[in-house]
Formats: sequence, structure tokens, C-alpha cells
Amino acid sequence: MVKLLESEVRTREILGWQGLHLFHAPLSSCSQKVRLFLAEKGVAWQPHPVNLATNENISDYYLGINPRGLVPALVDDGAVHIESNDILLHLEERFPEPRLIPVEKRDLAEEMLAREDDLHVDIRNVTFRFLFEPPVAPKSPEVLARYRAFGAATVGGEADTHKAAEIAYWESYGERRVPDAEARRSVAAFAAAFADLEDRLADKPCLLGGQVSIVDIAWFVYANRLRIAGYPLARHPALARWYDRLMARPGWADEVALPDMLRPMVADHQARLEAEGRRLVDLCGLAAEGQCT
Ligand SMILES: N[C@@H](CCC(=O)N[C@@H](CS)C(=O)NCC(=O)O)C(=O)O
Repeated sequence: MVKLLESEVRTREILGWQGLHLFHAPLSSCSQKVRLFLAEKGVAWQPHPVNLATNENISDYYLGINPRGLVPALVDDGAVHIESNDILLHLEERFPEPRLIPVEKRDLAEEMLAREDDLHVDIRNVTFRFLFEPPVAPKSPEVLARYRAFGAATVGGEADTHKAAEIAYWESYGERRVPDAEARRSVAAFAAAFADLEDRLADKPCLLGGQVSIVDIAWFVYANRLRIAGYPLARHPALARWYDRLMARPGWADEVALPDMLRPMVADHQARLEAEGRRLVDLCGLAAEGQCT
């Protein structure tokens, strides 16, 4: 699990914080996952919203908490945990009831979470292509210089490569945006993952069996993002039914709904894509399914 050493926490004030504090952002899929998990556990937590649009995550303060500059980050009685799936595993240990990882399925759960994490660049591609398009240089040279300069160079005592990968992504973003081939590849990666989930759901209501688990939470967030992006979930009937059942659980639909302030931007973007014949279904040669948002 990715936990920072105390010496790596440069924003020292948080070391004295008691209870659960979550640094998160509304539309961040990884934050949605952790918030849903906490709601299912019925645990109280203190929110610390981080504005990604203004690069608040690339501040001395936040990089002093998560040197990777990513949300979410959990501060639990002064200890910093990063990486959403590791945060969930930590929370499951800390608050075992209700169980969200069946004990006998822990290995499978970790494997399915790892597969979900592997698709993180793909969810970003889908978001930046089919929900909205960030400006050409969402992170200016000054912001990137800050990114390089602040925060610990190690995470959990080990030299960290994640920050360099993030910086490389943002440095080249302006030239490439999300090219057609990359968008198609990302959607195909989700289509393959959904086909696998479809098989798993053939004989059970949830991905690990009869009860909602950590794996349902994680994949629900991705299924929802793809649906909003215009992916026809009905291509996978059992998955679509599973999704509808989860949407009906108290609080789930609200958690993953597009924030009101983003709705006009997404609607404009998707109207433009439709007019240009560049929606997700057009680009990927899929049959459309009703309204995307
Ligand atoms: N593997 C990380 C990925 C975290 C991540 O990439 N978070 C995104 C939001 S979903 C972020 O903070 N992006 C920073 C930015 O947009 O500048 C995790 O699971 O926590």
C-alpha cells in the first residue's frame, strides 16, 4: 500500500490532523470511487476539495501532501495514503464492516482493481476527447516547473517515477491532444474489459458474487464515465442491468452525476462532436444508444 513516510510529508500541519480527511475533486473518477466506498462504509470524513482546473494540485501545499500531484489523497490520523485503490484497501482494513472485499476473493479483487488502474490513461483520454477538451496547454511551463520543484522525490521511501510520467504527459498534451487512433484504442480497451465483466455477470448480480464489493464500485465509476462519453452500455446486456441496479442504490447516481457547473460545457462539446460526426460511436463505429448525458 502506498503510504508516505512522515519525512516525505512536507505540508507538516496535516501530521497533527485527527480522523479521515480526503483531498479530492468532483469529476475525478478516482475520487468518485473513494467517496462511494466511504458512503457504503457509512464513515464520516472531512472533505478537502482540490481544484484541478486551476492546478491547485500543483501547489507547494498539495505536493507536500501527495508528491505525485494527483487526487485523491487520504489523511488518516495524520498518515498520508495515496493511490485510490491502495486507499480503498487501507480503508477496508480500518473499517471492516460492511465487508466490501470478500475475504476469500481478495486476490481476485486486487487483480480486478489493478486492471482498472491500468486503464487510467484511457479514462483520461475518453474524458478529454468526449466530455470536454482541456485548453491546449492546461499546465503552463510555470506550472510544470512548480510540479518538478515541489514535493518529496520519494514515495514510501522509494524513488518515484509517477510524477515524471505525469509531467511528460502534460508537456506533450498540447501537440497531440487525444488523437483519433489513441481515442479508438482507449475505447477498445474498455470494450474488451466490459466484455470480460459481462462474462462475470452471467451467473451473479455483482462482480464478485451476490454482494456489492470494492470491484463493483471501481468498475461502476468507469462504466458511468463511458456511458456519459456516449459508449452504448447496452452492447453488454448483463453489464447494463448491473449498472442500472447500482445506479438505483441510495446516493450512487448523485455521486457520479456530472457536476452542474460542467453540464453546459459537456453539452456544447458533445453537440459539436455530433455536428462533426465525431462522437464516440462515430469514431469507433458503434451503434448509438439514445442520449449521452
Ligand atoms: N493511479 C492514481 C491516479 C490518480 C489520478 O490520475 N487522478 C487524477 C484525477 S482522476 C488527477 O489528479 N489528475 C491531476 C490533473 O488533472 O492535473 C489513483 O488511482 O489515485
